[in-house]
Amino acid sequence: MAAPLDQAICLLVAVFHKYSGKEGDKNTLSKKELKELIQKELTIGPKLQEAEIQGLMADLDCNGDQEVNFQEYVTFLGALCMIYNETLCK
Ligand SMILES: [Ca+2]
Ligand SMILES: [Ca+2]
Repeated sequence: MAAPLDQAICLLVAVFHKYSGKEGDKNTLSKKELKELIQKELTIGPKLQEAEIQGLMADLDCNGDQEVNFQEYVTFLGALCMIYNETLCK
């Protein structure tokens, strides 16, 4: 049986693929896929404005190909971890 951190990491990977395979390239998130992931998998998602999601996409897309690849997604998760850490440590 997988340890808790293994399970958490597997979930992060599974969530990416749950959305990345919906359209276009199976291994990258389009704007639409990213938006759906954010809105369905994060508590804050439904509260974000369209412009904020677009801004987030622009920030995440380091190589400028209009898609979020796995590496860019990991960067996003890293940023979320930082935010959660700050919130939990208050
Ligand atoms: Ca895709
Ligand atoms: Ca990209």
